[in-house]
Amino acid sequence: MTTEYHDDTEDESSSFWNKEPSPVSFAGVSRLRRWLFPGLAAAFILILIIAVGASNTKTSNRLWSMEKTVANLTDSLSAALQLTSDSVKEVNRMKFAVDNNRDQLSSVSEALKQLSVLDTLSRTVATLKCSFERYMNNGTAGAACCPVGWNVFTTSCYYFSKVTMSWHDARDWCNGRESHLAILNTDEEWDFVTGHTTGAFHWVGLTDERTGRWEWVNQTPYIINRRRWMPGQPDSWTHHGLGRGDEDCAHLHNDGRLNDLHCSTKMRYVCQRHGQRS
Ligand SMILES: [Ca+2]
Repeated sequence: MTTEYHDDTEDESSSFWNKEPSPVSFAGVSRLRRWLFPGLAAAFILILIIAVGASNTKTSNRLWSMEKTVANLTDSLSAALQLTSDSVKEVNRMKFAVDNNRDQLSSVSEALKQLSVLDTLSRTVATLKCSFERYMNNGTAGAACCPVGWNVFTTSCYYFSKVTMSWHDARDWCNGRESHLAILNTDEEWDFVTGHTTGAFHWVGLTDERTGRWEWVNQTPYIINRRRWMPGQPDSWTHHGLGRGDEDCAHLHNDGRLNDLHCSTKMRYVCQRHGQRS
């Protein structure tokens, strides 16, 4: 009888080597492998999202900055356009002003032309007036023209009054008519004037009331010529009974010689003015 031998050990060993791994450990590794890739993928995606987000943030900041720059440029452009518009309006306004001034200058030029015509007419009227006055005063051609009622002699006109005034009133009357009390420099003037005053007292433009020295009314000095004065004159008489002061004004006496009298005395007078030439 044969006894079969069974190597239990081998069986056990075989059993040992063929023993299946622990179902728990293998499942954990498998689970780890199964979740590792998605986890990594998720982490990668998350990082990518964060990176993209960060990039988008930078991009957004850049866009915002660019938008702000564009907005500033737009404002500047608008301001420049407004300034340009204002400048155009100002130019148009200045153009209008220039056109207006041109019109005014044209009007002034036209007015000046009319004034030139008026000036010519005025000269013509003056010439006719001179001829008329010369005719009325029995003047000769070439002589100066004098107002009607005035007498012409050489280049001057003389007015011999018929009314009487004080020396100062007579002076003012003459001055109000572009003339002055007569100033007699030459013998011819003396002869002409005294030829019209004989027989009446007439004031002339001679006085010493301003400085105490005799002078003409235009303040030119007068040197006493005795043959032109009445005997003993001027005497600066103070007993005239006509108020304060002595005799400061000179007049032509009846015979044409000078005498000094109180200036308030009323008498006729002689005015003198330059004659106009036609
Ligand atoms: Ca006197």
